[in-house]
Amino acid sequence: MKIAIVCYPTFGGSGVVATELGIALSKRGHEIHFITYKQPVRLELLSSNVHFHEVNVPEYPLFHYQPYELALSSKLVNVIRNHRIDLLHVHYAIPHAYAGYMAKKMLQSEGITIPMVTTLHGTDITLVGNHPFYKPAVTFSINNSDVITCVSESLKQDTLRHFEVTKDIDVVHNFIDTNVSEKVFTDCQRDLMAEADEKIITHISNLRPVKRLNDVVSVFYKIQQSIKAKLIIVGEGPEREAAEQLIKEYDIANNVIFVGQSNEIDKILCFSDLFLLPSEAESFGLAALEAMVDGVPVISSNAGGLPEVNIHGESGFLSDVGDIDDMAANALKIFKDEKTLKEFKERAKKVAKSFDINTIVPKYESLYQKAIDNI
Ligand code: GMT
Repeated sequence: MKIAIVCYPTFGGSGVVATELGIALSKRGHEIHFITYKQPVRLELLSSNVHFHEVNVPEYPLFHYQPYELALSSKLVNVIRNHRIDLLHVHYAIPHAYAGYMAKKMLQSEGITIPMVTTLHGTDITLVGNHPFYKPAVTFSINNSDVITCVSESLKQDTLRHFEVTKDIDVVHNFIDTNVSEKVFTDCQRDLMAEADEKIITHISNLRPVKRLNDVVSVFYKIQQSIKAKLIIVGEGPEREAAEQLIKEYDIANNVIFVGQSNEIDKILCFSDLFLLPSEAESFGLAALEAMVDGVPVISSNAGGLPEVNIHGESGFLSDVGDIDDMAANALKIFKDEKTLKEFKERAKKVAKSFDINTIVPKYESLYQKAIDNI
């Protein structure tokens, strides 16, 4: 198939999933066209069947807001027409599903029909799309998609609760390449980050309020009162400053390392002993899955889709949002002794395998076929 993929090209989970999906589909023989405003961060190599089309929005002083969705829908029309695309897959409802619908309609007037698959990722439903300013457009775009998918059962239920959806929703969980993670890191340079007798605890996110970064710091503060440990925080975002202030108040600055945004997540995870994700909301928690596949157990909240990914007592533990005492106590259960830690690490890897790319990507392929057949 020739598939056009629209996504956000940034470090966010939806962009990462869309990019990894496109790369996986290209390896399975499909021709993939990414359409977005910048080359996606995880898209390192373009090839004969992976293409990137940049959406440019010319600045014009009359516009207070530059019309990105207009530029995107025009770009979609051109790419779909010129490359004879069979199917459009948009990730994130706003504004991608909306622009996709407009492109479909414009193409229809030329006699071209193209099915559109919309994948909802979470914040487009729970945080942003639900806002009264956007809700009518989001509801319309969802209902006018040919196939709608959600990345977890929890997100499907949230979508049905918040929007009047008139179509079926398929749940297709996010995925991970478990083979790639078996890998390459024979030289896991743990000693760069911590002493041999210290445990390494990691948090990776966009440091937005929804991630509850202060809970990460507070849970770590409690853990390090019982065992020697370092906290590594990966990512950049608006909560960093408040977290730095709390770190100062706790007087633990020597044990906390901010590494900023990184393309070397696997390198960091390969020497991590525990992953913290105490989010307020999380449709899936791709970062937790990325940790688990590298054998890192997860202490998380039980928000949203996290219980579908982090299996309580197996790959880690779940606690209520904000229950930092329980999270710290659970972490110490995992660190009880080396045998327990090793068992959790092995089970985290095992649970991650149920989200293997080779199991999940064919689900998208059969939904694509269904969309094409039904158009
Ligand atoms: O977590 C974020 O704030 C980024 C956000 C995004 O839109 O990229 O992530 C969402 O999509 C990811 C990929 O499907 C999920 O793994 C995240 O759980 C989800 N984030 C939230 O629901 C808060």
